[in-house]
Amino acid sequence: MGFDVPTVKLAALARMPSVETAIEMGLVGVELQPIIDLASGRTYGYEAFARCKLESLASPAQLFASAIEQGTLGRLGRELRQKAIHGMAAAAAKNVTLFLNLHPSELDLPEIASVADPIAAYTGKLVIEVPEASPILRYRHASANLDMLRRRGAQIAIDDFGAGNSNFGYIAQLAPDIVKLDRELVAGVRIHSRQFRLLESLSSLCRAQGATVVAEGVETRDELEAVVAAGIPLAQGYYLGRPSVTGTSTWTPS
Ligand code: G
Ligand code: MN
Repeated sequence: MGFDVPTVKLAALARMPSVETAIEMGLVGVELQPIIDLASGRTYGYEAFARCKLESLASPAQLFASAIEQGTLGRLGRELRQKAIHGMAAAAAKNVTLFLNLHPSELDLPEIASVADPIAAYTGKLVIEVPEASPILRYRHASANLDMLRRRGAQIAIDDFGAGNSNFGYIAQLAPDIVKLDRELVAGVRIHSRQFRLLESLSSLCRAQGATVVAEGVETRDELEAVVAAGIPLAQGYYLGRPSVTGTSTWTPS
């Protein structure tokens, strides 16, 4: 029969792209980006990014906005977690960590901490990334899901820290195992600049709070040098490896 997509479905997709239909058609998946341990050059973990092959849902922001609008956010998240775990099968066996993004609106869904969710059965090392911009972080009671995931052995990361309205209170409140410094802080940084000293201070602040730091969005050799000099142990970005189906690192330490 081959790749025989019913015309009716295609017409419906053209009008109002349904996230659920996109999932059923196999158009939703993930790409993995390596997170590098800068001291050894080894791949410490992979971050899974949502991807949709349907043009109108190609931007992850649009994909999530549509799922929220259509009431299928739980379904979308489950699909992405399943695909990420599947993509990690070989890596997890080698003790490499999976970094999973949660959308702010997903944090208080029952799916997240449900035993039926794919992550409940995941036996590899797992880091749950929570965007700094999540309003949920302001409410203690809403972190029950995160507590549950922690009890099952997952670590928590604050994602995109330093983008937009930074709130240092989150770090004390959430006690993240990992803080991911946003690309904005890294872009264009050079050793000995003011931006470098900011990176250095933020990194020691996070360390003092017991969190491991990841620099995001490293795109150049200069940025990488500054990140290393700032004492940041882990990094990711186009310079180290682009998101891809396999997540292979393209960088070798010199
Ligand atoms: O919000 P979060 O940090 O999870 O998302 C990061 C997004 O940035 C992903 O969509 C990813 O594809 C992209 N990305 C990853 N590395 C780089 C990089 O080095 N530069 C830029 N501009 N984007 C990146
Ligand atoms: Mn992330």
